[in-house]
Amino acid sequence: GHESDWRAANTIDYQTTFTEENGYELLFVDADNDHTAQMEAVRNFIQQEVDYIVICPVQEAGWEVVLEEAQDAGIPVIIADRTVSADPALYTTFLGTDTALEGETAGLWLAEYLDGAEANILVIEGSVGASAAIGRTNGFNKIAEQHEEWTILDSQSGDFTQAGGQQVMESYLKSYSDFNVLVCQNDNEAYGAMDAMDAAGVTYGVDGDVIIISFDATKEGLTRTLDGRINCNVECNPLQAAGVEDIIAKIIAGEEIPAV
Ligand code: GYE
Repeated sequence: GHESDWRAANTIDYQTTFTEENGYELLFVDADNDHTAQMEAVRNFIQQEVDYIVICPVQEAGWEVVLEEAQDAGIPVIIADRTVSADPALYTTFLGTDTALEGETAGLWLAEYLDGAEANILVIEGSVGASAAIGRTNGFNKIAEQHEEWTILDSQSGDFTQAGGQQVMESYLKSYSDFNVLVCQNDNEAYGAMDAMDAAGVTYGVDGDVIIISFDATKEGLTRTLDGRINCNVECNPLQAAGVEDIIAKIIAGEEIPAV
């Protein structure tokens, strides 16, 4: 996809790792956040009899049939970045982000920062059905449940995009005036939400009224964190292609590969 700066960095990482000079031919499809288009792309790869398929799944669910097709064709599938809910026996391995842990990390940071103070929380989630959104939501909620003084007022998807973050925030600003925490499940959503708050005259960051938590800590996100506009940014590293390359080398060497 191309929904976020994180994704752009992730894509460039694949394109600069799996180069001809390094001995690869990379076929790359941008599924544009579309689960059906992504499955179609995988089927095309199977038809082309590629040697390996790497999927960064838009959605967590619905992968069983196409993974079976790849398996029947004898093509190893590496699930990268986001998880799938399918039986791990249907693919070679998963390599990527522990987003539930990231959500928990955000929650634990907030607990420490607030130190018992009340929190009225708005959440802008990532794409519906994406493991990165599900994990961050579950992880954060796990900590929120331990805090009676926290209320999650609303939780809606901004699709991991800046435009989505802005749109959800604009609608939140019409409905809520008493929130003091905003959780954005990636940096781009946070930028959009900040634009919406700027336009509405709502202040945020270390000197403002609203505590902002974001995820990714891309260069721009980290810059905004260091200058105090974002209070907490949970790192998620997009540089995963070397890990995928390592798995492929192990497959070639006939080594045992753990499922996760
Ligand atoms: O946080 C977000 C992206 O799957 C971990 O997807 C990834 C997430 C990342 O669009 O910015």
